[in-house]
Amino acid sequence: MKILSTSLLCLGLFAASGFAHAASNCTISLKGDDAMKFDLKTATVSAACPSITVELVHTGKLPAAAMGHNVVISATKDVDAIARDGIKAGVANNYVTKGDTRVIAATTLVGGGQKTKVTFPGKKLTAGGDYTFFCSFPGHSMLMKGKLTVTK
Ligand SMILES: [Cu+2]
Repeated sequence: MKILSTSLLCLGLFAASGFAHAASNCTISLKGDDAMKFDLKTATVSAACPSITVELVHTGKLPAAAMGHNVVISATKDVDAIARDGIKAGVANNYVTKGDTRVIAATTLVGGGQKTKVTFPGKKLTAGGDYTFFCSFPGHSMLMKGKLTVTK
């Protein structure tokens, strides 16, 4: 009985360390600035994450009306259409069309000195898929975008 409980404990520790390893790829941390740029061109997350967190810090000073930023995640092929429709949706909707099924996740829009975040389940992503993170503020997706690599 003692041997059994010891081996169960070992299994438990093994499972915990495996989870901790996966957890390291469950957050995307981005900074946006007044020069209309994200600090990262690429990010990597795991589709195995129970929950993926997307964090955005606006390190600039300009208000959201002039230089607002958000982070939208979608399949790369959908970026242009989501951005185009987002302009019509307007600032009241954070430049993202309500109920847009092409949008995998989107933060709210923030201005200089503010931050925002959103979480979504990793199972919304497929390992090896072609994904992009971008800002849907009008005109920003040309510069403010990067490749989101998804691992198993
Ligand atoms: Cu932006």
